[in-house]
Amino acid sequence: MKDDNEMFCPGVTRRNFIKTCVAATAMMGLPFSMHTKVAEAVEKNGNPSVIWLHFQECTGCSESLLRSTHPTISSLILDMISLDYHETLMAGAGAQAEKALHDSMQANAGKYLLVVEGAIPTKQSGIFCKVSGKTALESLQHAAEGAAAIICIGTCASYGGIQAAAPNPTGAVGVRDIVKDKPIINIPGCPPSPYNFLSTVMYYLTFKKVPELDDLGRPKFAYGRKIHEHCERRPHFDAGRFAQAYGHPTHAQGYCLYKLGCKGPATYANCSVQRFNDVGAWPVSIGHPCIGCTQPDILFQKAIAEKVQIHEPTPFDSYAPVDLKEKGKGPDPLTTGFVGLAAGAALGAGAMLAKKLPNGENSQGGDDEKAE
Ligand code: FSX
Ligand code: SF4
Ligand code: F3S
Repeated sequence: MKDDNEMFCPGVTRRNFIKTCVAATAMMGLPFSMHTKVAEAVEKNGNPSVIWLHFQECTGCSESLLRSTHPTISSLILDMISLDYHETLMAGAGAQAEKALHDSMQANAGKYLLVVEGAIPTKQSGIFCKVSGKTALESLQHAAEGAAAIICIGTCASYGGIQAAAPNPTGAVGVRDIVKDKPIINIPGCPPSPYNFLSTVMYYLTFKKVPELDDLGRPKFAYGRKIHEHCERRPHFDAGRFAQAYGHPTHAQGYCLYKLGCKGPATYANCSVQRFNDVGAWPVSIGHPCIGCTQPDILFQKAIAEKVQIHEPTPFDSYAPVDLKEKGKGPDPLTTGFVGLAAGAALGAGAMLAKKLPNGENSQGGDDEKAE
């Protein structure tokens, strides 16, 4: 039996490794008991060869992964994979680095994981981004040929990101617009949650296949729900209490940020549940509206202050389901009370359907927004 304090890898005790496997298993939506299978798979199938290419981006994706406040994530990722080529982490440079890339692609043809960070410019044959004399377009096409699968880390590699913002002078696109014959997993976010990358790699090592993806190529286990559904400010949204301005008492009191432009109602991600940096923080918790950084139709397409349309109002998810009666279960008076609350919330939210709330108005006619 291994000691809890025994090191799994440099900087990570076995106890921390198992804890991370438990967290990743929960994130993947698997039963608790599966964490042992995940841990075994990581130990047994670990060290797949990984080639990591950088194109048009800010390197925030690598930074957020590797400079996390808690060492477990970065240590685990670096221990779980054999990182054969990564331009910002390699000690080697020039011909030496190019040789490492070439050797790894040959030795692991058909088996390596290709991780792409950054968008790919396509205008003027892609001359806007060149490494080692080759355009990003050429490097991607070449590296993709021998890859078993491609993971796009960040919104830039997934959909073009900030480079693709109008007028998109370089014709920047995401990997999926160029590579059509390989499994591609998008992990958007600017930067994305390191946990989503870690869990995706763990899933791949455990099940030897890509996880179920949504129509934007994102793992459903991480991007299957809107952040609005689990936001701690959601009761304020349901009650029609909105922060009016940054620094205003309604902002300080933790009211909903919808009227400041929060894109939570239209953004699919797990930030409100998984959070960041092991301190329980995420943009909305520290007072900044979500800017929809996982959504190609929102990030850098809509202004931060612009309000999103609310299409599918859902009641706060701790309310009882409203269809109990339809199923013939005959709710008791207590449940009926909850159902009434849920219906009220749904009605209140429904009142906002098909219209964007104007600034300075309370959606439900209450005085809360004015009350300080
Ligand atoms: Fe893009 Fe990643 Fe945003 Fe930056 O490299 S997703 S600009 S955080 O860093 O690609
Ligand atoms: Fe939270 Fe934003 Fe939704 Fe308000 S609009 S409840 S701040 S996610
Ligand atoms: Fe991005 Fe919104 Fe999460 S801005 S980090 S999707 S809260």
